[in-house]
Amino acid sequence: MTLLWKILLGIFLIELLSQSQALLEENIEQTALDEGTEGGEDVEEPEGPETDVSQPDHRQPCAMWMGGVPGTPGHSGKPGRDGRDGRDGPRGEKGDKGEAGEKGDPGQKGDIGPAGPRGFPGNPGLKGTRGESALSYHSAFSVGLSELVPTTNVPIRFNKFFYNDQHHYDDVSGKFRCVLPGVYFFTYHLTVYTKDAKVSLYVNDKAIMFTFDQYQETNVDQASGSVILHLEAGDEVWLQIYGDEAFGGVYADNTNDSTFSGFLLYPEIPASAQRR
Ligand SMILES: *[C@@H]1O[C@H](CO)[C@@H](O)[C@H](O)[C@H]1NC(C)=O
Ligand SMILES: [Ca+2]
Repeated sequence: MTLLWKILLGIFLIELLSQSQALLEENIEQTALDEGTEGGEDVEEPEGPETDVSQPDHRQPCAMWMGGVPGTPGHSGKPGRDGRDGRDGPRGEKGDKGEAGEKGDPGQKGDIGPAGPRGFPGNPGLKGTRGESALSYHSAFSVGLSELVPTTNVPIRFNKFFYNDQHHYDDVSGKFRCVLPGVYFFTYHLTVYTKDAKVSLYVNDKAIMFTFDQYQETNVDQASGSVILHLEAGDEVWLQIYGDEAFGGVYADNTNDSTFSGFLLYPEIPASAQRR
């Protein structure tokens, strides 16, 4: 029962609501219409000014009444004076390029310009060949005995070479031969064994210096000497036993040397070479 009542009441309410809705919509429409009439009042555009209706010319018909036969044309008048010069016209267009002219004569030579900046350094050159002059002022030798060479009345022929690059010591003759004039230093250190040793230093077949060692039994003795000499080119220097075989105690073996050395101290450089 209660449910049926509720449904009926609901239907009634919906009906009432839809009616009020329709009323409201009608009201709104009316309001919109009123407003539209107020804002959209059309004003008629006034038409432009009226076009002029041409007035008839009253003089023309009068002139037409007086017109006679046209007269003969008059003589031609004198020509008028020349008129004034007209104004310059506008600038014309650029003309076509003309042909090249003949080549002119060469101009005079100009002055010498200022010196340019210094250039970069060049690459280093190749190493030169060994100079001859440097080689020619070398003279040295150092020789010894590789084994005992018994010699009397002849130069001691040293046969062990420590240095003899210039070959100024001749191992065949046993003599030093001077090639470069100058001041030389000579020295010798001799081992003495089995007998006394008497040694002379010769310059050009003349004994100029003597060294004597008395041999002691069962000992190994030494004899030595040195000298500075001025030599000319071609001079010869050597060591030689002075006396007979009894004084030939110069000795050498693997572990006991007898040596002879010499070298150029001060070369006499020729004036022609000095000027170089
Ligand atoms: C040479 O010297 C060595 C020592 O270095 C010695 O033993 C030898 O006996 C020497 N030679 C002679 C012949 O005495
Ligand atoms: Ca001695």
